[in-house]
Amino acid sequence: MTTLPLIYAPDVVAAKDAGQPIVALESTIITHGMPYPQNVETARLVEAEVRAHGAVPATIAVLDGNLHIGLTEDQLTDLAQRSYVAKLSRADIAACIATCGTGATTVAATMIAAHLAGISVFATGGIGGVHRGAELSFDISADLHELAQTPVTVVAAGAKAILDLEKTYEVLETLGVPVIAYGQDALPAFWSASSDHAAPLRMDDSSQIACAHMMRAAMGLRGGQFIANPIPTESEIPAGELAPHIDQALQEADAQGISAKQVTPFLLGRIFELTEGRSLTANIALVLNNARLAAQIAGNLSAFKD
Ligand code: PSU
Ligand code: MN
Repeated sequence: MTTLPLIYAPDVVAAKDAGQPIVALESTIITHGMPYPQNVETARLVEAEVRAHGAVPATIAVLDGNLHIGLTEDQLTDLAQRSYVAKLSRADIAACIATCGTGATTVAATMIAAHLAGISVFATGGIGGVHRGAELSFDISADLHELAQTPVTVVAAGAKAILDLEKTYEVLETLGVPVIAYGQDALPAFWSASSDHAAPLRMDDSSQIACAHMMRAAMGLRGGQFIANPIPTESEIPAGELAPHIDQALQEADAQGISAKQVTPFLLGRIFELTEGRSLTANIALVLNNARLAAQIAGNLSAFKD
């Protein structure tokens, strides 16, 4: 086997043929970001939210060596229940396919797959970024470099608040990635609607975001856009309330020597326990909110292309 085994879900093929808007969704949030059964329930709700706003969802994953663009109900349920699934980024997605493995795609790998499939808009919870203490650990998510090179507009609720937000946004600036806050001046901080960081760019209208995506393409600029969409305030956990839990989870990760790909899943899991589930409720609300905005942007993009 030397050709890429790309498998489209039937409704994604139909949407592509008809030029309908499509929104890519990642699978690492399902396998490594949320516990079962809330993970599969959320994945279904997110797909429904995309549909309710006029676009077709395409959840992306590698299953038994095939790169799937859109999963069936059974595939989604099976993936969500598995106890061990690889977490795939740019470095390992091709190796997983070549060895007939199964893996969930992170933001970086989902962007790569979405672009291959001709999908321009992708919704998730929060992107990876520069971890606190990165000056020693060098732990910087491959998501940032992917945003710099793959032309997909990614809608997220900011970088996850477990990260060093200041350094994350510095790196994005260096890499030439547009960071656009939706509807407010401050950058959101994942579980919290706001942060102390001013957003470099602000847009209040999804069609401007779609237009900016097209302008980058027209100018031959590489890379995507990062849309920082704040969690609805009724669902947020204020940053001050969350800070001690984040600090405790970080200390535990350090004490237990958690490193590399395990860091983010460990921290999300501990914060879920320390907030007695509130972080998960907020995470679900913010992903749904991102799915809505992404569907609108995808709709605007399709309308421009008509
Ligand atoms: N958004 C969420 N939960 C998650 C993620 C995003 O709400 O678990 C995942 C994404 O797949 C992202 C990854 O790419 O976390 C970041 O992992 P790392 O820090 O190891 O690059
Ligand atoms: Mn990392």
